[in-house]
Amino acid sequence: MRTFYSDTHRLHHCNAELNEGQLMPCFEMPSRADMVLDRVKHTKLGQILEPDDFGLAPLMRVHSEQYVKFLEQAWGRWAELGREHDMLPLAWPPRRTVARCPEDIDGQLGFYSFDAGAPMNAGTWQAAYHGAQVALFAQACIAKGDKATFALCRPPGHHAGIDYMGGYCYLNNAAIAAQALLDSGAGRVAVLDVDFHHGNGTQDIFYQRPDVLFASIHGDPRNEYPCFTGYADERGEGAGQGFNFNYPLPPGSDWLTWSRALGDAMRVIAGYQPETLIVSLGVDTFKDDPISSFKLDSDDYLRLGEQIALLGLPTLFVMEGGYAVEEIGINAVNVLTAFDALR
Ligand code: 6XA
Ligand code: ZN
Repeated sequence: MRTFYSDTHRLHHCNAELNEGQLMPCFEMPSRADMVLDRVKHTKLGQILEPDDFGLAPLMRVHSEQYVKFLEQAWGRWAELGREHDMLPLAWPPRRTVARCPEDIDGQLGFYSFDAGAPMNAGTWQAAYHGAQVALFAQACIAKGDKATFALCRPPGHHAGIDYMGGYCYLNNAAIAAQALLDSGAGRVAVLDVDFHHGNGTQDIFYQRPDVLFASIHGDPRNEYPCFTGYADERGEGAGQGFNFNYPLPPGSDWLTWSRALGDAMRVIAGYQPETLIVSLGVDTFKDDPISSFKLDSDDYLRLGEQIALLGLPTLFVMEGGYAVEEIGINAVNVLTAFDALR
């Protein structure tokens, strides 16, 4: 399959994130994408292409215009105040507050985020923008007949909601691609999120809609980030009722436990009969991931690729998390090579 990639991701490199009460170097770092790209080359997965530029409009089909404009202008406003360090929010609206958007940059950072887990530097907007273009180009190739494509996006996207960032995510690459598929004529798209963390942003974007089915397998929110979403009883709302599926699993879950949830998610997706499948491909389910608690082995990612191939659907893989940097390339590309071998 073909891989879509932009070197622009390198412009996003922040200094620190909060982890277990300490400011630590960011786990979400440029070398993650380098390792995956190296593995794509090493395994001769297929051609590697730079994305075309589809502009801002497809981003605003899933994110609010105010939010996208905020992201675009945020660093300039920060730098005008003489600030040179990474941007981080410091306040959020408390419960029972009808939040009004403040005017100053600190207030707006809180207004447009759900945690302090998405630091921004001078190049974050550009990196996120081109990451979304990577997903859009991979999507366009699926719409034109590619059986499968790999969007090597960085930064990741699945925590970004309609009008907020968080958890290393700014623009929801998978959701932007899903909406673009619908806009180019698809009637039904399924998103399977296999990242260790619940894809709360993707869930938020499509929660009230029946045209995108969302299924996510992840660490139980009672124990794991993002802490407040991902319960099995979140099934969608209104017209979207019955089109959202969450599979929260306990810490320590291995392939046996994990693949049972996968089997169920696959039956749900097959029953929905989508025209295209989007896989939010995080490999932070790996046993040595530094911030996660599942126990998948590198070989398990081969099984995952085979299982996904059995659905027989045009499939867009979108890179999400994975922080065991030494193994991230092997694990992510194992899914793709095993998928290709069966298709
Ligand atoms: C909290 C952990 C953020 C996890 C981001 C991630 N600082 N999401 O991998 O899929
Ligand atoms: Zn994750």
